[in-house]
Formats: sequence, structure tokens, C-alpha cells
Amino acid sequence: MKTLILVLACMIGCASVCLGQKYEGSEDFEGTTVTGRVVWPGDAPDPLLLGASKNTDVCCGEGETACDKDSGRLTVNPENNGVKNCVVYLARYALDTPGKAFEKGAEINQLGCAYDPHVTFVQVGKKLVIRNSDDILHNVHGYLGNDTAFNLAMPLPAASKQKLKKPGRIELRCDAGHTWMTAWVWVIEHPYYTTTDADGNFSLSGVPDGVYELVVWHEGWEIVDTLESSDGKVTGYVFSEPLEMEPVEIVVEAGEFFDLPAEIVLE
Ligand SMILES: [Cu+2]
Repeated sequence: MKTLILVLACMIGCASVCLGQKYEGSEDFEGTTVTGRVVWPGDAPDPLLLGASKNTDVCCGEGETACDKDSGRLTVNPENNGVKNCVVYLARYALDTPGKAFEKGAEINQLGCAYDPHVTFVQVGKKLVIRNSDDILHNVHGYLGNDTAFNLAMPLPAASKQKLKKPGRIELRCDAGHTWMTAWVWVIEHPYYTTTDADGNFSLSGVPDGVYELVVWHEGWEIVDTLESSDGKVTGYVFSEPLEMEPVEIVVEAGEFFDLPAEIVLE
């Protein structure tokens, strides 16, 4: 009997996944705006800079032979300790809960040998446009875990469109020797995802009434290993694992705003 109950519970639990449940929002849905802030504990650290020595005319500046590039992997505001580019989202959102409208393609640009934006979101099945605005070869390699989601050589100023069908976090790296270039594309199934701004603030609009687990995620910012070729050239970095914080339970009830009562400390 216990087994039967367990099986039934599992069947109900996975029904949305098994049936290919899709989120459907509506234009006239209002909901509540959830706001909050993510801060760094203690003194603000410097950004993680990585050395650049390839295509330096474009990547560093005309006539330069080397420079340090901001990896974008850790950006803490020294004035207020706000942490930029944390991903804040409602975990385990039931996709059959009606909410705000959701049509989300995305675009990433490669300019000056950096990805812009550093973190972005694209809806499952929608288009991700990747541009190369530099007049040199970039090779965008997207990793979904250990798997390759796409791998695009982009030799000239050009654009490519990708339709991403699998939800998850894709890490971008440049396979054209630009070891400092990394970024993240989250392929998402509902609209309740956002990033923190330069002051660490975030805002999730149009949230329906309900009890949610709000999760803060930050990519790994420490260098665990440096990969080198036989002649001592840096060929890549292994970064520390992303930090996914304990979920914060929030209860959203009808109202225009819900401000988290305390700052979330990234630790
Ligand atoms: Cu590149």
C-alpha cells in the first residue's frame, strides 16, 4: 500500500514534467513586485582580473601588448557592498500557476573581447542571438554542465541565432584563446528570474500570490586551477563551483510591493 501511495505521489509530482507542462502568462496579470538586496560580508573584494595577451589591439586597446581584463565573475560595489550579477529566482515555481506574460528572447554581444551582458536569460524554445562586434575571431562555446550546448566559430563581425530547447544554466567560454571571456545564459521556463544591479538590488515583478522559495545564485569567482600549454601559456581556468544559497521562504499576498525585510548576505 505504501508503495502504491509513493508511486501515486511521484506520478502527481512529476505530472507537469511528464506532460510537458508549459508556463502560460497573461498580459493583464498584475501581481506583486518582490524586491531585495544582496550584499557582500566584510570588505568589498577587488574584481577578478585576468591577463590578456592575444589580439591585444582589439582586446586591450590600439598598440597595447597586454592588459588585465575584468572577468565579470565578481563585482562588488565598494561604496555599499552590493553584489552585481547574482541570479535571483523563484525555485520550483509550479508552471501551471497563472502569472505575468512571458516572451523572452535574448541577445549577447562580444565587444572589446568581453560578453555583454555577463548574465542573461532566455525562455526555453526562444532565440538567443549572439553577435560578434569585434573584427577578430571569437569562438563561443556554450556548456550545459559538461555537455556542449553549442560551439560557434565567429570569424568576422557577425550574428548567430540559437534556439535552446533544454532548460538549465549554460556557461560561455571563448575557445579562440581569450581565456578571460566567460558569461552565463540561463534557459528558463517561467519569468521569475532576475539579476542584481550594481548596488546589489533586485526586483521580480508580477509575482502571483503564494509561498515561494527565493534562491540567490552566484557563479564561482575563485581560480581553482590554471591550465597551461607545454610552453607555459595560459590556456584556461577552472573556477570554483557556483554558490547557491539556502532558499529564503517568502509569502506573497495581494499587494503592489513586497520588500524583503533583511538584506541577503552572500556567504
Ligand atoms: Cu574570444
